[in-house]
Amino acid sequence: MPRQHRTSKTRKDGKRAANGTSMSSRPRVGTHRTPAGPVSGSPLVAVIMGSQSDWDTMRHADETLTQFGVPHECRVISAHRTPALAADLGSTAESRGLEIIIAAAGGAAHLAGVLAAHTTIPVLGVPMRSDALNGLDSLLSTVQMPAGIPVGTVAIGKPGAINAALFAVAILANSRPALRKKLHEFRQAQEEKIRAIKLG
Ligand code: RP5
Repeated sequence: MPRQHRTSKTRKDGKRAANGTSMSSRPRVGTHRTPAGPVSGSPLVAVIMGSQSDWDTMRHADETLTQFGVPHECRVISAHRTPALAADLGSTAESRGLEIIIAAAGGAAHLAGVLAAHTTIPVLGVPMRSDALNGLDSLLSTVQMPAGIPVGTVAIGKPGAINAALFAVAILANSRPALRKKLHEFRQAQEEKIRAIKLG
């Protein structure tokens, strides 16, 4: 079954990235470069988005997971344009070793709910900002799941993309002390940055 993968090295316009990779070349699943080197291993987190147009927002989730050294994959899968692929991703997530799915979609955004219907691993929904309703449609479609199939929904757009990744890191950190330490260091650095601000 063909897969659509993207990493921070691939570009929406299909032109070659600075490192020479082209969008048509298929990145290896779960292998991402960090300033400290490659992060490899089977993906623990799947970052799924309904359209290539979501990538400009969701690359922030990709970058955040890379920053924490979390093996992950990024794919375009649509609940309505590629429904079989969505069902396949959800129903094989657990057996593939995935522990969290981050699902981003805009408009009638049912991707997170559809993926959650096919798996019991945690699904975090990221509502995309939309042209027509500025993301309110995406937010309500993602957050208003009927009881029984949960989707943890974060903020609209870039803040949601970053927080979904941080939430995934926090979940993984429950059983990974090294990741917990990184999360504490991240919070500490964030706090110090704010404390150092001098106005005027
Ligand atoms: C959703 O429809 C996608 O998640 C995207 O946010 C929105 C618009 O998709 P495109 O028409 O840009 O492909 O399925």
